[in-house]
Amino acid sequence: MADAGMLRFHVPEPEVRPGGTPDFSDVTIPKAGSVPRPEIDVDPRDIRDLAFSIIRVLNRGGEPVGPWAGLLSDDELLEGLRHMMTLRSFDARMQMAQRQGKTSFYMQHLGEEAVSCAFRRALAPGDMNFPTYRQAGLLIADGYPMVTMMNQIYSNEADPLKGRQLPIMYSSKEHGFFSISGNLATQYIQAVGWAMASAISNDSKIAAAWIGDGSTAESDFHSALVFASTYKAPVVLNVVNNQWAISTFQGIARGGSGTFAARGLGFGIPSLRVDGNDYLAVHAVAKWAAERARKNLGPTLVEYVTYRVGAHSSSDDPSAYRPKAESDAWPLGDPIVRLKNHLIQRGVWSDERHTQAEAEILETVIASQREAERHGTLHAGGKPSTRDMFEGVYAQMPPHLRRQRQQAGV
Ligand SMILES: Cc1ncc(C[n+]2csc(CCOP(=O)(O)OP(=O)(O)O)c2C)c(N)n1
Ligand SMILES: [Mg+2]
Repeated sequence: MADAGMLRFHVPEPEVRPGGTPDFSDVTIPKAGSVPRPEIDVDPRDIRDLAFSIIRVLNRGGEPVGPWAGLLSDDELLEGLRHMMTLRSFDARMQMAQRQGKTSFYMQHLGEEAVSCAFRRALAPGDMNFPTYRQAGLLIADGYPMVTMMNQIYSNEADPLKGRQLPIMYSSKEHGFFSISGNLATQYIQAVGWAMASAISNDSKIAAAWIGDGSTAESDFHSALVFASTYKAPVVLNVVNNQWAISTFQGIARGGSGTFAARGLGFGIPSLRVDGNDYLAVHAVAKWAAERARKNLGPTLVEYVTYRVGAHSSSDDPSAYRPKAESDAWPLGDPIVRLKNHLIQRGVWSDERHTQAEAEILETVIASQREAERHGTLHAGGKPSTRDMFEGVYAQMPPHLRRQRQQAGV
């Protein structure tokens, strides 16, 4: 028998490190409009290629092309642009508020605004998202008040969650936004379970599960796919591949030469990849997947190919692990600039109107911030009462909590 030599342990490495030249040559970008749009009851075996390609609508000139184009009106697109601009402006102000010590923690969406903002438009009232911390656009695009979000971030006296959740871990049943859990990938099993319950009770509501590239390595992701595929749960399984999981590049969770979307193929789940920085493409694919769920055709796995331009959180410094200019080299551009250019090309927007809208939005965000700050910030003003700490969790307060409350004298 031939000597096979010594075994070597393989650890995937990113293409470049700080100081190197950004390189995205391994990200193959098909032409906009080139990926077909199958019928929603397609056999997943017939669309295997869609798990390895990227569905795109907006071409380099800002024109919508191909079979996934043409779903949204001028007004809907203008509103979508406003949602994304609002999220970006909100993020910038709250990031600053964190630096000023008004909150302990913040997480931005810079570069990923299209994913959550456009997805929200594909859902119906009563549907339920199980989001991570990177989908506040679901709330903004659904008209959830920014003041309430800020109250939560400041953990002040008007915080609807009474200081019990980490800043930015919102919750709103009315807006189809399940309480964010910091334990990543739990969103997947919970969303699939919720979707199964919806089907068991012959309801009409569907669920949306959310996960990042890195968190797909958790076993909850795979367990959820087993149940979703076996019981054809009415759920959209979203994977936001923003290339990074804090300082870990996406190749660690993905491994080999596959894609995150391709994970769904082994389960017989129709799986697609979409340009996450193309508002029109995200919406079109989300709508396709939501329709499948609603028509009892089962789950769809969607990988959004995007890039996390900002730091992971206010506690992170990306210059320690990736080249500073890497975001400039990202080949799919900026979602706001791309939709803006499309709307200008459509004849319903201009640079002047954009600049004016930016100023108006900032003013609204600042007004909301002033209102929230009247209710207090992390170190100043009103706080939730100590008594709140003991309430709202159990229908009937257990004896040990009652004792602790008495000891606290509240
Ligand atoms: C179960 C679990 N493990 C580890 C962490 C710590 N953690 C918080 S964010 C994060 C990275 C997640 O990256 P990704 O899933 O790609 O999402 P992104 O932040 O890029 O949106 C990790 C490891 C956690 N919150 N939960
Ligand atoms: Mg990530």
